[in-house]
Amino acid sequence: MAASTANVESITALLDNYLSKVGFEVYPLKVGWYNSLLPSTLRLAHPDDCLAVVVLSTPALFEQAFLPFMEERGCQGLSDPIDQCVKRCVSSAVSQCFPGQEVDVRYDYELLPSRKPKFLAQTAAHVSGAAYYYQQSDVKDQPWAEKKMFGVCVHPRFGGWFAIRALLVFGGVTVGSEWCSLLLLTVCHPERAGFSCWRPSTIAGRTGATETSSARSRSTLRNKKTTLQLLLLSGLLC
Ligand code: B12
Repeated sequence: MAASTANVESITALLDNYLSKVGFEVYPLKVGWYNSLLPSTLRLAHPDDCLAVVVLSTPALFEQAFLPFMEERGCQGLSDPIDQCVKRCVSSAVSQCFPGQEVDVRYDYELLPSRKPKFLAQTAAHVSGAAYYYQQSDVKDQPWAEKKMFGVCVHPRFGGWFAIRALLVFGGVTVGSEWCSLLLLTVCHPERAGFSCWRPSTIAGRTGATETSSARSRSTLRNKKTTLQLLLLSGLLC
């Protein structure tokens, strides 16, 4: 199915409507944006113009999904309860919203036979505009010398208090280029797109679900730099 901008919005809105009630946020991206940053061993085997959606959990997940899940499921024989809870929410959203549709669902904790992650959550979150992925190369003064530093995604509203849970790839949905340009411009050159500060979800012209996310994300992260320094420091201590 070739999708127009409206289709992308309606797919995102359907998912957002379902998942936002249980503590998730959803952000669309094009597979090509993700693949273009990665070596072939880590790329998704889907065409570049395929629609994908990254799913984040927010602090609200705990009360809206996790406690009811635990009450219903109980602790007996349950390993990785948060992962199981996320899996149940996401898989039921997909089957209810897109019955019979081809959707490749990948969770952050899943590995390929090569032992590489099934998707790089931070790169996906960054290219979708959900969060900003600060990497080692973003820091000019690197006091840790040769030591390897892991990067961190910072969410404009939740800072570090969120997780990147899943990537859904809509194999049958291809996205036109008109939808991409504004999003890319916003992520790469926020000032040219009219944003004085980087605010991923305030992308103009996106309605429905993304408007909901937009409202949620309106408060910008004032102490972004301090948070980054703290998170990098905690990486040093690990
Ligand atoms: C393996 C893994 C670990 C390993 C190794 C860490 C690592 N980063 O490699 C271990 C077990 C140590 C670990 C620990 C933790 N982890 Co961890 N981990 C992962 C996991 C499963 C895969 C990460 C991975 O292998 N990356 C591979 C490397 C090579 O990727 P990369 O460094 O990003 O490099 C790529 C990019 O640079 C990209 N690229 C190139 N150019 C460009 C340009 C741009 C603009 C962009 C965007 C990308 C890009 O190409 C590179 C690959 O070729 C992810 C979940 C997932 N599925 O992604 C969570 C994840 C990274 N972990 C997470 C967390 C929270 C943690 C812990 C804090 C958990 C804890 N409570 O202790 C600790 C922190 C450790 C630390 N010191 O930072 C979160 C981070 C969330 C965030 N806000 O960023 C993730 C995303 C899980 C999640 N569900 O949210 N983790």
